Amino acid sequence: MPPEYVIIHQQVAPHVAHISLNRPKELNALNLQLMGELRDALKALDADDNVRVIVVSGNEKAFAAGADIKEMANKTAIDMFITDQFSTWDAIKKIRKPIIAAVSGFALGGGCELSMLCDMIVASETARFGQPEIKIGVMPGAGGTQRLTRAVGKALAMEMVLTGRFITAQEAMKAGLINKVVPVELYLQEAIKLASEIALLSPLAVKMAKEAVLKSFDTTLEEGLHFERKNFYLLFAAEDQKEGMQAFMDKRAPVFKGR
Ligand code: CO8
Repeated sequence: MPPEYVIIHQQVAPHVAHISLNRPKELNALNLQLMGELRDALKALDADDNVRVIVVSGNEKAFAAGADIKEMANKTAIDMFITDQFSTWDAIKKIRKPIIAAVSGFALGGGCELSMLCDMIVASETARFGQPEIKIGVMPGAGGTQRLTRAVGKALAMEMVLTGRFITAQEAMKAGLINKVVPVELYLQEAIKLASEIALLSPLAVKMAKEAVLKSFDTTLEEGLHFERKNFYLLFAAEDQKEGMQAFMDKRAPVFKGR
């Protein structure tokens, strides 16, 4: 059965796939079904040799307005424990190909957290990022207190998490949360352009570099440097390393195969 709440667009550019969240009436509120479908789509694209980079977007009005409040409202702590919804998030964290979030409109609560679970964020001028969970009597649960703090620092993260204030795309850009801000009519195009740039590079080097950057969040500098060095050495086992360096010396464009 095709997914109901995500649309998968294959090859929107060479080696680039695009997944759009598709629950527009609910501002792409992230219910369990949507998150499961997103995980399955990402896993399938991660396993597809024709795909090197994945763009995830919502629509112009909303990337995602958070977890589905109506679905959660009557749950007990035990329901939440049994449902184990964060195993889906853990699976998305394990995707090895770069994921670029193309964000327009609301990226709130779980929506902001989902954009931060991606590797880069391209935003439209209308994007608004926020962790408003505090206003409904809870707090972020999918990385909002951790990834946001690492991205923007304690002062702004504390303010956003404790007051629920939304920040604009410009403010998010200044704070280091996102990579680019562009006019709304260009945000998806710009995310695909960034993805295309990465898709031209060695997919092996890209995956190992992503892995090493993410490692820096989980480890000491010493261990991180050790991890980086191992991946760096490992890439010398790849044809792509020979091709990349030979092409430089031949003054031609490299052709990378991911081998
Ligand atoms: N959950 C369920 N439905 C939603 C959500 C949501 N998060 N956000 C919007 N909707 C629905 C509305 O109920 C409404 O539906 P209906 O027409 O049936 O009443 C429809 O979408 C349109 O929304 P509005 O009429 O409210 O649109 P406005 O433009 O007036 O307002 C806002 C837009 C400001 C975004 C407003 O909808 C809002 O405040 N939404 C809730 C934002 C929020 O609090 N998000 C955090 C949720 S909690 C969370 O994310 C916890 C994350 C931890 C785990 C993550 C797991 C996935």
